[in-house]
Amino acid sequence: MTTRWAEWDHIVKIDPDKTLVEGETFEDVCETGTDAIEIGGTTGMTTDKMQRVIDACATHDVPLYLEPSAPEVAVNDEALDGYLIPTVLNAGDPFWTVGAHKEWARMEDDLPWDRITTEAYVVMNPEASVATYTEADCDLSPDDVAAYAEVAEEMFGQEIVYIEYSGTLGDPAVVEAAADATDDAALFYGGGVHDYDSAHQMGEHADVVVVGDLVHAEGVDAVEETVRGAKDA
Ligand code: 1GP
Repeated sequence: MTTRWAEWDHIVKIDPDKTLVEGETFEDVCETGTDAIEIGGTTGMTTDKMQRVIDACATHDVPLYLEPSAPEVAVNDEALDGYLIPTVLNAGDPFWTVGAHKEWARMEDDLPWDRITTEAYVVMNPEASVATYTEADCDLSPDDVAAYAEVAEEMFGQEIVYIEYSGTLGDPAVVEAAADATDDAALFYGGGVHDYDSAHQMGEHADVVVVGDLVHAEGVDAVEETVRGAKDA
């Protein structure tokens, strides 16, 4: 089993439904110094859009992971290093905790289990579309989040715990609580990271800082700053 994320500090998450900044290429994104590219988004996903990003990144020397939001868009491609599959622990609708996963297993006869890892998500920004979709209960204290993180690691054997504030910079106390509650699991943080300082702040607690919207909104120079921030933390 691959556990390359144990050595990562930074991920760029590319939303196949969004464009890059004018004049920038996927090669530029792959050369920001990030440790991995994760391809996935919440809305407007299609296999064609996924495939286009896979093809554009595949020739560059950076690990490439697909994070499908639904089984229908889980493209099967040898260029991928693997699949990171969200399971949302605080979803109101169990479809997002285990239901979509069951559907995937039902639809596919031969899933590549050695290339599949789940990410135990705790969704924290009630304004984010992922919170709406999953009907997440975001009204959680640092203690609640720490307990979710502990349960994820100790009871469900999760290798990755993902504190998700998509669209807004989160509460460092929440990330710190999750970090204190986990030993071996890699703690991912994503949401609103936009410069050196925000990446550094979250990277002090999280093992891996995930940067999403910034690559589409500001571009690779801004992403490079966050790589430095996460790596210096
Ligand atoms: C989204 O956690 C990632 O799944 C990153 O969030 O788009 O706010 O950077 P942002």
